[in-house]
Amino acid sequence: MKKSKQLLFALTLILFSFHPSFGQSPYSLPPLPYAFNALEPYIDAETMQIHHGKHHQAYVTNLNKALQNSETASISLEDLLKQISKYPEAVRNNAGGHYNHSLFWRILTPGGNTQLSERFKRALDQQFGGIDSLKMRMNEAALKRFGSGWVWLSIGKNNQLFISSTPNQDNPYMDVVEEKGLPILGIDVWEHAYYLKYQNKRGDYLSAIWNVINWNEVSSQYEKNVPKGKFDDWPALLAFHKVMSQTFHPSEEGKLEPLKQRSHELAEKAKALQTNPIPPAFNRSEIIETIKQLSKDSKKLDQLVKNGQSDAVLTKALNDLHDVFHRIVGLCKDEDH
Ligand code: MN3
Repeated sequence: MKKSKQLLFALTLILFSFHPSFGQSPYSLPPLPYAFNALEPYIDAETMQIHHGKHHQAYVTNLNKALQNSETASISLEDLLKQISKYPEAVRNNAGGHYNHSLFWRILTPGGNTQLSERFKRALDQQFGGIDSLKMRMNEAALKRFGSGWVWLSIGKNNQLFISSTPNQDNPYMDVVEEKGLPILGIDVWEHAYYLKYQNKRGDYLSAIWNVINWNEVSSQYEKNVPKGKFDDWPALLAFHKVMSQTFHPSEEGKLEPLKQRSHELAEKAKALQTNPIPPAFNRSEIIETIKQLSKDSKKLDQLVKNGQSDAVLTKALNDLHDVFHRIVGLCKDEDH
């Protein structure tokens, strides 16, 4: 009996050793997606080689070492960062270093590119006044960062973008930082990122690095992580639509009674649309302007009904209002492009 128990134990050990995670380090260095010299003249080959092969490799090695004998092996790096306050300093620094650099290599590309999605471009225009002003503000934050750290563009609350800066290898994913979010662009401002070529001139490095930013990747991270707007998220628009369709469709068959009874309600719903908060996905100037128009025209139509205008006049005004409504719907649908 005792022997068979021993045998079972040995067998379990052998089987366990075939498990993919057995004896393996959970984290590994991702290959650089381009050659070491591919970012020249902006970032030199030697810097890239040391930065990737030595610094990043060291974060990975030390992270695996720090997590040895802990039960964290199966947790994703993102989940680890979200509860980093529970771990020792060594895990914080090395997990951050691994995550930050993995992102950094991806958001750089030889020669750079500028392919922004419509939605991402609009978000940058609205929230920062365009891409050039975003770069300027990130550079300012990078110059102000004392010692080593990072500057980030992240998706935060209500899917709004924000710029922030963190010391050491911290990042906006960590539960220890003040401004939390999902980073989609990160600039490494440790001296090891630029010292060989730019010495202590961080400003020169910062002006150069924008030539090799992979905006296509940044933009696709935005697209992947910011949900497109849906009408379901906009109750005031749904409420207006309901009354509009219940008055407009009968009018197409010459029946104006529903409009005559509900023109006041229609004007009220349009006013509510104007005064209630607009979901972030739709909160842009063309839509706001068109809602103003809708509210004004609804009020006018209600006045026409009260003044006892002819059916022909009311039908025309209702048709016009219906067109304005569909302009809003069309503008909202641009979101799907
Ligand atoms: Mn670095």
